Amino acid sequence: MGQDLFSLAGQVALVTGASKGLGLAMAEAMAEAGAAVVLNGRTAATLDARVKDFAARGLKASTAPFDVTDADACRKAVVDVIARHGKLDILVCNAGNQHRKPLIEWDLDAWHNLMNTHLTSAFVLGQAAARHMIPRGTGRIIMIGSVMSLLARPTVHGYTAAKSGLWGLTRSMAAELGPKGINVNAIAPGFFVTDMNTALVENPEFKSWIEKRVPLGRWADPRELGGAAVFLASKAGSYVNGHLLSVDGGIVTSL
Ligand code: GCO
Repeated sequence: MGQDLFSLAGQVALVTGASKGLGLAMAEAMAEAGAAVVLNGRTAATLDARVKDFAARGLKASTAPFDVTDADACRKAVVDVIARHGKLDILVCNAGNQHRKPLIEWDLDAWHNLMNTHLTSAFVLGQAAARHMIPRGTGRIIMIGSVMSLLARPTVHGYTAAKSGLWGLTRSMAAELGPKGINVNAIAPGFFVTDMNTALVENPEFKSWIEKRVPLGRWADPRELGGAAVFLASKAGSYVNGHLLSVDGGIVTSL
């Protein structure tokens, strides 16, 4: 049993927002566990370069370039992955963006953009994946939430609302799809050193505030998220459903 528990050999996984940052790190970890990983992002050339890197390390990967805010493109991508690989076992809804402004400076376009990128895309892709997973009676769907699924801080209004919504969607999908053999869970990453957080990492005050605020005393490396994704996608996570797995150094459970 041992190693098999965390093996993803023979599994097909689609990861959105996988050209860099947390999405790329989770895709790498799942490929290392044996999965054939389909990398989504908006720029085909970037994804092609990632697939080359994966192949050079003996990892199985292919690309699915589309914009997650385009619902038709999302549905088509799921159909294409299934046509290419014969099935889809694991969906990781990770694509996201950020917008930081005092509340009164927010315009509605920015709000809709955050909602569409994080939340509506996960609904559309989750629904498309479920259409395929329900008749098979198996599947894993993983939503990437955030510390902001549970807590908040000023300026990140759209992000906090969307990430809280993703945790809600995780629960409703877990409740409905559990009886069909599909596990739906969320991961709540803490403060990771990624491109999206460059402005925060380069702000000495914010950077050291996080170092003091997080019980583990430091920011996280994207690779530290891989294990959680593998766990929720693998046999090891077979009875985990409707769960929000925090990978945040302890920030949400401490003051
Ligand atoms: C922010 C950051 C977030 C955090 C995340 C931690 O401005 O709050 O950009 O993306 O990294 O909320 O879970």
